[in-house]
Amino acid sequence: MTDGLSSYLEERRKLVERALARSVPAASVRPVTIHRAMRHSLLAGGKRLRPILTLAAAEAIGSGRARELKNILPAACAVELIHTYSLVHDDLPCMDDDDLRRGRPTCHKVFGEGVAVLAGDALLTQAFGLLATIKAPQRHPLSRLLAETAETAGSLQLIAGQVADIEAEGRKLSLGDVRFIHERKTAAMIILSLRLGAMIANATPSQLKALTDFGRSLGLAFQILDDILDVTATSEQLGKSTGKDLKAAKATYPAVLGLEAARKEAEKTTRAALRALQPLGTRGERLREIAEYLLKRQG
Ligand code: GRG
Repeated sequence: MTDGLSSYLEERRKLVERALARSVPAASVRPVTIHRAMRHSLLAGGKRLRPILTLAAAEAIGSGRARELKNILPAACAVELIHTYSLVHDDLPCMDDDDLRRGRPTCHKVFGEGVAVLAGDALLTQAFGLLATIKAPQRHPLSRLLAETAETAGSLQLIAGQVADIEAEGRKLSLGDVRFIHERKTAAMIILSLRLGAMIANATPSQLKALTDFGRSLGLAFQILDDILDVTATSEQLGKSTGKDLKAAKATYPAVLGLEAARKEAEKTTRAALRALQPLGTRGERLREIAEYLLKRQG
């Protein structure tokens, strides 16, 4: 990673961490259990990829000044809250049944299943509360941002992906089936992250299309890499359990294609993401760097 990208990611991550800490009630607010549970999962130091993409997309469109970023931050936090809710619920015994997430015991392990379900619900709900505070431009009104967010988190995208994933367990799938799941479970939230930042920054329709195409390929490449790392990385590197996909006969690229072909597919999909950025010209430079970095990630 270049020094420029490394300090950019670090600065943006800190900005996001501070905003996230303010985005949900303090741990001392009654009933303290729910707020402690929300903060346990939210402030556990994930990569913050989605909120950083929201900021980077806005910057690519031209909203890079501190005052402008302040108006983007609620959207950046909203996508992280939705993402964290999905992880909390995904880790529950009735879903993926995981003990470790972001290097910590999962929410239900610490607070019990009932509170973990409610912590996920509260994170999702608060995401919409944050979005409601945004000053949106005329071209992309707040109602549009809210509707897109609802659709992405709902039964057509994120939940669709999760349901298809559950139903696919143990069944023989085609590459098209796996892609269907990955596009909904992972790429949809990455597309939303980019689009919210770009829309608040008043992107033109062609800029928005470029970022949407970029997000679709980047999201797919990110999930293929996630599938590969589940086989090749350690749980210390990832901060979550590994090797589970294989055991649970999950729908993954390595399971359908084998590791080497899956790696090639991730490279090919990253190249498609980079091509999608071309209409943005030099403004797309930071996003290009992020996409190249993600392809090489080890954790
Ligand atoms: C429960 C509604 C519902 C949806 C669950 C997100 C999800 C769908 C399941 C989580 C498990 C999984 C492998 C999801 C695919 C998306 C993904 C790679 C999540 C992990 O994202 P990272 O690596 O995690 O960005 P951090 O912790 O860094 O934020």
